[in-house]
Amino acid sequence: MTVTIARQGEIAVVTVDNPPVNALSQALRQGLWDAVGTLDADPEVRAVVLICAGRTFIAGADVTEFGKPPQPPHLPDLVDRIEGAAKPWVAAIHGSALGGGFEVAMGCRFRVALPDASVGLPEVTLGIVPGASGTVRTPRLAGAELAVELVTSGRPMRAQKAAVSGLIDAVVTGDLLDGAVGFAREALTRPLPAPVSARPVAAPDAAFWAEKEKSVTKAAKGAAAPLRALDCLRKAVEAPFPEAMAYERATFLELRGSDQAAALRHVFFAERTAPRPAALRAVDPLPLRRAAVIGGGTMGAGIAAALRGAGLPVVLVERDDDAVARGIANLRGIFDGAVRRGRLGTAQAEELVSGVTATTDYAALADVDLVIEAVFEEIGVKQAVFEQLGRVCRADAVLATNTSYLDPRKIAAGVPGSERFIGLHFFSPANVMKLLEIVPVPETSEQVLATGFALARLLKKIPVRAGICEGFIGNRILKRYRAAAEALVRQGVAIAEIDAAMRAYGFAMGPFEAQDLGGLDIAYLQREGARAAGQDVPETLGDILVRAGRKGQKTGGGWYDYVPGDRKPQPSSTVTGLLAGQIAPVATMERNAIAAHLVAEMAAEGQAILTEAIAQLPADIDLVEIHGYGFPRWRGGPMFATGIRG
Ligand code: 3H9
Repeated sequence: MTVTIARQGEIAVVTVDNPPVNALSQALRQGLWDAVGTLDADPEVRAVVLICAGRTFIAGADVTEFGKPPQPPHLPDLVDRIEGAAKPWVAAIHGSALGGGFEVAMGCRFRVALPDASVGLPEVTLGIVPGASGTVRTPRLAGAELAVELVTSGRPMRAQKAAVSGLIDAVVTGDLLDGAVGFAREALTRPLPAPVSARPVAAPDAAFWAEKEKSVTKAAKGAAAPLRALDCLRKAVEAPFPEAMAYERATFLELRGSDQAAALRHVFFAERTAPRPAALRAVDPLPLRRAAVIGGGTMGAGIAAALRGAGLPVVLVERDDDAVARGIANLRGIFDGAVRRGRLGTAQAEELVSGVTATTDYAALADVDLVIEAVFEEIGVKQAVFEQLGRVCRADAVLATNTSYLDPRKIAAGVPGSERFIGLHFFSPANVMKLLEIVPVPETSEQVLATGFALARLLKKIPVRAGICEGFIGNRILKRYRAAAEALVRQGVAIAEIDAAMRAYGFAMGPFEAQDLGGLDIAYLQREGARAAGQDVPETLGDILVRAGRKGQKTGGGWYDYVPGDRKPQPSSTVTGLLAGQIAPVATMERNAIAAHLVAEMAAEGQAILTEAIAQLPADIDLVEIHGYGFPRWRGGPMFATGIRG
C-alpha cells in the first residue's frame, strides 16, 4: 500500500510509503486522490496530516515515468483536489519536499517541517519547469523575488529560511507526527487562511524582470529551462491563476520532451548509479576513520581539505619543514577562501585546519586507514614514497596514488600487499571538483575498490572506474580533443573561432583559452618525457609555442596575448608568426560544425575507451567529461550527445 490512513481523534493521518523517495508514481497519485474523497466523506475527521515514511517527504514526480504518456490522475489536478478538500490538510515534511512533492505541500493549507528538512523546486536541473503549480503557487506564498530564486536556481532551501520567507508555516522539533497533529489541532481553533491559489500576489515592474532575465541567462550557461521558468513566473504574477496554470503546464509538457530534458535525465540517473556499481554491491568497504595525504602542494592540500570537509582527521606529510609550512599555508588558503565567500565561519575554518597534523615524519602514518599520495608526477619520486609507506603503514591500510598520467602498476611495483593499492585520480581544485577516477591495478582487492567508491560517497564526489592507459578516461579524451582542435588550426580555422564555437556549445572556455589558463607546459613536459623514452610523439603546435616561451597566461601569453592584469585573450600576431608554415590559408567553418566535429572526436575516443574496457559504460564517460572537464551538463556528455547510449 503506498497510501494508508489512520486516525488520531478528529485528525486523520495520511501516510505515504513509496520507497526509495516517495516519488509521485501513478499509484501514489491515485492513492492520494482517493484519500481526499474518503476523508471528505468522513464526518468525524476535521483536519488531515500528510506525512511520509522512509528517508524523505515526497521527492517529486517519478522521473522514470517522464518518457511515457502521462496517466491520470494528473499531478496539477491532484494538487487542486487537496487544496479544495473539505478539511484542511497539513503537510508534515522531513528530508526533502522537492518538485511535485513541494507542489503537493503547497496544495495543503499548511506546511510544517523538521529543522533539517528542506523544500525546493529542482525541475530546471532536469531541463523542465515545475508542472503542477510550482511557478504559480510559490510567488503567492512567498513573493516573486523568492520564487524566482527558488525556481530558476533549482536549489533547495532549508526549513528555517523557508519559514522566514513564508514557504512553510512552522518548524517543529521533536517527533514530526506529534508536532504536525498538534499544529493541526491548534489551527482548527482559528479561522483558516485562504488556500494558496486564492492569495494575492504583487507583480513587480518591467525593470525587475529585465534584471532577472539578465542574471538568469548568465547563470543558465545555455540551459533553456531557467529562462522558461522565469517566463512562467512572470505569467504567474501578471495573469489570473487558471491562465498562469495553463501556461505553466504547456511549458512543462513542451520541455519534458526536449533534448535538454532527456540529456539532464540521463545525467541524473548516471550520477545516482555511478557511486554504487552493481559489481560491488555485496562488498563491504573498509572503515575510513583517519586519512593521510603525502604532499601539500595544490593537489595535496585540496585533497586534505576535501577529507577534512568530510570530517576525517588528516595527517599531512611533506619532505622538510619548509614544505610542511607551505602545505599548511595552502590548506589555510583554501579555507580562508571559503570564509571570504561566506561558505564557512572563521571558527569552522580554524577547526578544519586544526584537524590536520602536518609533519615530516612517516611514523605518524602508523595508524591511518588510507594514504593518498599527491607528490611530484615523477615515477621515481612516487616509488620512493610508496617504499616508505610499505614500511610504516598498517598492513590493511589502503595506499592510493593520485597520479594523472603515470602507470599505477609501476608505482605499485614492490609495495608489499599490492591488493591494497589503488589509483585515486582527483581533479584540481580537489576540494571543489566532483570527479574522482578510481583506477585499480590488477592486484587491487574488491574490498579496496569498494573502499574507493565509499570514499567518493563520503567526499560527495562522482566516482568513475577507469582502466589503466595513458591519461585514464578524462585526460585521454582531452588529448584527442586538443589534437583535433590543433588539426583544425592547421587547416586554417582561426584559434579564436574554435574557442568561440566551444563556448557557444556550452563550455565555459574553448580548448585554447583553457590551455592558456592551465599552462601549456604540463602536457609539453609529458610529451617530452615520452619522446625521451623513445616514443614517437609528433610535434604539436603547442610544442612550438612552449619552446618560444609561450606557456600560457602565467608567461603573458600562450595561444593568445594578454594585457597585464587582464585575462581576456587577444588574438596574437606573434602566434601567427610562430605557426606560419604549419597552417593552411584561412578556412572558414561554421561554429556548429566545429563543435560537432570536436565532440564527435571526443566520442570516438570514448568509443575506443569502451572497446578497450578502460571505461565500463558510455554514461561513465559522460560523467567524467561533465564533472572533470566542463562539458555542458544539459548536453548529457559527449557519448549521449552523439547518440552512444547504454
Ligand atoms: C517534478 O517533480 C516535476 C513536477 O513539478 C511536475 C510533474 C507534473 N523519481 O538521490 P538518491 C531514486 S521533477 C524516480 O541516491 P538520497 C534514485 O534514482 C522531480 N526515482 O537518494 C535512486 O534510485 P536507486 C523533481 C528517483 O537519499 C534512489 O531514488 N525532484 C527520484 O541521496 C535514491 O536516490 C527531484 O529532482 C525521482 N524523482 O537523496 C528530486 N529521485 O536507489 C530528485 C530519486 O535505484 N531526488 N530517485 O539508484 C533527489 O534530489 C534525491 O533523491 C533526494 C534523496 C534528495 C530526494
